[in-house]
Amino acid sequence: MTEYSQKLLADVKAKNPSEPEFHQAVEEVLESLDLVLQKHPEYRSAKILERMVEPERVIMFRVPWQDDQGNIQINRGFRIEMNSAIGPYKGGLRFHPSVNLGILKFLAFEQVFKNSLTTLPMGGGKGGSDFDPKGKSDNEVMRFCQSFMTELFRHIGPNTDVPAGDIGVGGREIGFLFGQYKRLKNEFTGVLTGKGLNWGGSLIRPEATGYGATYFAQSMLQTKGQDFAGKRVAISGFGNVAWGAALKVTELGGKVVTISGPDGFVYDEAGIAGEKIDYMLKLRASGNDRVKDYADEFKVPFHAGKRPWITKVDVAMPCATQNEIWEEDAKELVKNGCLCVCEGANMPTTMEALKVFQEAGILFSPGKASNAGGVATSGLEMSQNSMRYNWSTQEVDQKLHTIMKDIHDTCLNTAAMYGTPGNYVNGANIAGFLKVANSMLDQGLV
Ligand code: NDP
Ligand code: 2IT
Repeated sequence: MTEYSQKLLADVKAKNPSEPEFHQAVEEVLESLDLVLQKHPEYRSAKILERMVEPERVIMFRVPWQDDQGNIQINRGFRIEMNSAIGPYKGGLRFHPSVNLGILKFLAFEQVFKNSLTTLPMGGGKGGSDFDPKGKSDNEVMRFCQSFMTELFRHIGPNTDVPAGDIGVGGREIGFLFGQYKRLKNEFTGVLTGKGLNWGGSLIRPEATGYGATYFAQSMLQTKGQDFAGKRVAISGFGNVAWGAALKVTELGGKVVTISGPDGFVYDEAGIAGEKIDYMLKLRASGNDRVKDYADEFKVPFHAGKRPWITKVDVAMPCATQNEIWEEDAKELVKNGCLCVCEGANMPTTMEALKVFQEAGILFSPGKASNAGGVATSGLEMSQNSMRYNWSTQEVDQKLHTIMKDIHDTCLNTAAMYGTPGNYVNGANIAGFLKVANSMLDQGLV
């Protein structure tokens, strides 16, 4: 890293203590951007990076709600409005007990680059709460969502900030949040994405992140003259992204042999396909946070407390959460002949693990490129809402596929242009940065 970037990173750490995930996300981007800043001093003199690491606005609020026993519960709610240079703030809401300011700032920061890569006009944001949906009744989730939106509604809008789902926020939660927004504003607008099909949602949005990641991996494999046919694939997580990836990998002829949860991972040599993929939806909806139920249901091995990366596979798709591939996992994957790692989750690979993949020269895509299909399809949902019109499954899937192919090619071409061919991390960071940075320059000191 150049001296300039080192100082910037040190300042970010000093100014934002106790936010290790945010530091990590900034460091990864700075490493790539050194290549750009050397060629373009105008970004330095306009302090574009110094501005980009500072959110435009952070909203933090109390979320009081009552549980089924009548006890009062207090959670913390957040919305990070990171960057609006290229469009309204856009990004998901995460409900998980681990949620804090630093995690949401890392996610919002990543979102700025990701949304820029989608080619659609969306700025970056992220939000959520430390609310734990595990074991909560539908009524409790509804009361929580209504209370959360009772504060959030005044900060968002279809042309201002458009939230969506993330970990712990799926169709049910988006429904409760949308209902409360509509009641408070007396407006039916596309203020959230991931809506139900009957009330403004887009076909393919539930599948989009996993489908998009698989299309991206397919493009990466094609650069080596390969495809998914006959490939063994390890997926982690068992939520929305893991489910979509399992569907598309199977459709393209690959064999998904693992899924995982906080309790361990399932190994299914026969392949997770058909009704077994449908079963993932049941697992997720059960709210139990357990993947072992799959092993019991289909009588396959379960590895308690282990991550799936010890399995011999051709392709790894981490789809659970941040920092779930560690250095030793990366070494194991490489040793076992894995040729492609495609991130479905946000920042699932630690910096140390990333170095292992890069030194081994295997195909590696950062989440901000390969999981962009989710937010891209959210962008398509916004377009449909604005037109008051719905595209068919084929139309949305086709657009998603084209967008993922474009993101892939942009990353590859940009990486080559900046002298690091095949480095998708550099390609994604640089291409994502340039569009936002140039827009900021155009718009003056904001
Ligand atoms: P879901 O809530 O549907 O699923 C999350 C999955 O990850 C669950 O299996 C969850 O188990 C598991 N998980 C969460 N924390 C841990 C942990 N500490 N250890 C092991 N497993 C864990 O979320 P999504 O599928 O929507 O999100 C998964 C990832 O994809 C996240 O990184 C998210 O930011 C990212 N992403 C999501 C997009 C979307 O459109 N939904 C778009 C782009 C990226 P549990 O929660 O039960 O602990
Ligand atoms: O991380 C992400 O890109 C998401 N959770 C999806 C965001 C969105 O607005 O659809």
